[in-house]
Amino acid sequence: MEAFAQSSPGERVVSSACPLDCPDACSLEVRVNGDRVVAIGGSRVNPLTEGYICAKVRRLPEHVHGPARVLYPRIRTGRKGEGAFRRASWDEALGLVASRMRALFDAGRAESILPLSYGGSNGLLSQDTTDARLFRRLGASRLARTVCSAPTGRAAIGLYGKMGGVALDDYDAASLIVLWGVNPSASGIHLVPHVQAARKRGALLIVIDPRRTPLAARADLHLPVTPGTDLPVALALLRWLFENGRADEAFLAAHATGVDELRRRAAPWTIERAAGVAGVPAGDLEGFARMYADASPAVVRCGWGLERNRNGGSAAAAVLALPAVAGKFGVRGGGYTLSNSGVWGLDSLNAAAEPDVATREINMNLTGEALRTADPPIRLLFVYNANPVMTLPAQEKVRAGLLREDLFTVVFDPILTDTARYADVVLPATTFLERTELSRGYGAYTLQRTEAVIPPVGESRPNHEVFADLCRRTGLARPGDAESASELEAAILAAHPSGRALAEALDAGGIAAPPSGSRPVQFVDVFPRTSDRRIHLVPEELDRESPAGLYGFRELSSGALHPLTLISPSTDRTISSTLGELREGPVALEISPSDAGPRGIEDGARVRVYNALGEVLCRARVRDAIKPGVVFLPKGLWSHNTDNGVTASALAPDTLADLGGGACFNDARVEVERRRGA
Ligand SMILES: Nc1nc2c(c(=O)[nH]1)N[C@H]1C(S)=C(S)[C@@H](COP(=O)(O)OP(=O)(O)OC[C@H]3O[C@@H](n4cnc5c(=O)[nH]c(N)nc54)[C@H](O)[C@@H]3O)O[C@H]1N2
Ligand SMILES: Nc1nc2c(c(=O)[nH]1)N[C@H]1C(S)=C(S)[C@@H](COP(=O)(O)OP(=O)(O)OC[C@H]3O[C@@H](n4cnc5c(=O)[nH]c(N)nc54)[C@H](O)[C@@H]3O)O[C@H]1N2
Ligand SMILES: [Mo]
Repeated sequence: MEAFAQSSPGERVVSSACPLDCPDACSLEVRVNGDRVVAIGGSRVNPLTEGYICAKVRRLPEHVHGPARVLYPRIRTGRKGEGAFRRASWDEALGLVASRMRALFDAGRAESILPLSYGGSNGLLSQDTTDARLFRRLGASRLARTVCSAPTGRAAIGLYGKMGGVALDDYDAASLIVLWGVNPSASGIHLVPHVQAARKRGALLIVIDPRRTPLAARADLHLPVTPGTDLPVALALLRWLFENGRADEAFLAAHATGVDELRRRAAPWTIERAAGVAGVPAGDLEGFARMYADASPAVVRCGWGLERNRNGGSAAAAVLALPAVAGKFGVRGGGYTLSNSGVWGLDSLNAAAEPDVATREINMNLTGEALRTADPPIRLLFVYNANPVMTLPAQEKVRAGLLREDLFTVVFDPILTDTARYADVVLPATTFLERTELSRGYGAYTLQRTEAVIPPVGESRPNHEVFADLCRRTGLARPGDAESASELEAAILAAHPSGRALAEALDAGGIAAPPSGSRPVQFVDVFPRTSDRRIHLVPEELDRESPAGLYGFRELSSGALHPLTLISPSTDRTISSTLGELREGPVALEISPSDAGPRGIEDGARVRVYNALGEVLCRARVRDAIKPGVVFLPKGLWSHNTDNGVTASALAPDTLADLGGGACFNDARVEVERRRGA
């Protein structure tokens, strides 16, 4: 905001909001000169933003106007994956894509079309609108969007029906804050001042993370658990609460089902046994139990780091059961937060307007495998809001699939990503600064409507326009289809029970809160959205789905060949892979001195990180902030960030988590060796 005090002649300041994949949904002030974005800062429209934003999004002008921007449609000229293209008109490019789609449709083989999208734009107008209409009318294969938050999401639905969580602004009121598998210093920075405010007032802080994150370094207790062992840790806490008379039996009797079954399933997990499995001191774990039982208001910020392994869904369920068993609800600053997106019920326009069709479903975590073996084969892959070569597990399989000569790949993105290099047709998308958007936070309780602050850069077009155009070109458009941004917004709001009130708030100030308010107290203002409004501690559907039964711990493999666990959490440099074109230079593998020493690896050494799936060539950064036995490469790297163009996703297995078909990025086993010549 400082920078905006003096703006030069010809410049104007316009408001916007960030729809990128982050809980905070910042409100923005954008400084514009002519058709160019000059600078971006935070505003106070969304109170959580408090006038500041992350260092990444401050670089958005370089992203919007940078050399990696796709300015016009392109058609491949060279070999697959080479990244050689010629310029094409929209008419030619869309004509080609539509004719391929129509041919498969006419031949009754539309299931060989696979749309692949994820969170690149979390904007409500840019996913599940005209895109869903096109692919449903075609009868394309459906994508299970599982790469993130599938296990935690299943747990949250099963136990609480996705009840709204403690507002991030309300963490000030807590006297104990537990950060579980979450690193807000990178992945949602606006929680940090609220944690600090609570601490100033004397609140305790507990962090459960294999890395000593910035907040872990300042915590009263840091439990550096082995990745994938949060389930036994949480079960031991539950057992301790039950065994020591610290369970809130009255609350449970009134509000929960499955209490006895949960007690039974937690029973084998003594503090000592769980501490042994997780590799933390038993005394610390017992200290955690006591601190949690004694404190009120106590809040658990459950993140996504704990879900990305074979036990991730059950782990999240056990963590979410803690505030119920310990009776932490009913006070401001008490309870839990996971994702707050579920409270809106706004997600999918076409769930109302365009019925889903029962075509085959492909789990996006198995994209590489599906490109190789799906029957009928995938012939047309349409990638948008996603960068699968860099963000999906089993990267080498994904790459091999994309090299198939009989696959026609479309990549629709503002930026020439690593994935776009494999495309047959590249289509230029607008960024959110070049279109109308409706952005909903999954941490902040806000819905914000924003208008374009500059015209589309180059020939780029918004998602909803391109998919509507493809609907017409394939002959699948129907009279009355909502197509423009305002028609789509109206349809989304009309499908919502409080749509009128939301629309009025958006008209008045560009921002709306959900009907339950933006600072709900759990079990005062919001209640479980399960069928009977109770907490289901052992929901049957999750029990059936989980291979070892809900809360059943699956042992972690520790092979002699690949003894280290590789994790790849988010960092403050990119948002998933977005903005990665701006992250220059090589990125290092973090390794602890006790793992580096015996391998002859010193700080800065060139290393090879490998397993049966592939290898990453990079430098080492030796740090004691990481638990021995665990190594760390950032999520969202691009090929230019390592010596061989391969990233952590190549070493991540395409095995699935216990719930939701989730990804297992942090269930990777690797070995690291020093490269000769370094
Ligand atoms: N190794 C490893 N990999 C991971 C993870 C991990 O822990 N470890 N975590 C995973 C997680 S949590 C997630 S959420 C996924 C994210 O995976 P993705 O969704 O694939 O990645 P993003 O970088 O969020 O977005 C991809 C693209 O969307 C584009 N985009 C942005 N706005 C628009 C738009 O309006 N229109 C169009 N057409 N495109 C747009 C961006 O330019 C970007 O290239 O990555 C996963 N990948
Ligand atoms: N700057 C930035 N912000 C982002 C994103 C980004 O990429 N960059 N991504 C956005 C997205 S898509 C998401 S899903 C969220 C994710 O945000 P977070 O919930 O913070 O998730 P991660 O960054 O995957 O991991 C968080 C922490 O979990 C730890 N961890 C890894 N494995 C385990 C485990 O088994 N148990 C426990 N207890 N901890 C573990 C990691 O060391 C890490 O410090 O952030 C969003 N915000
Ligand atoms: Mo994510």
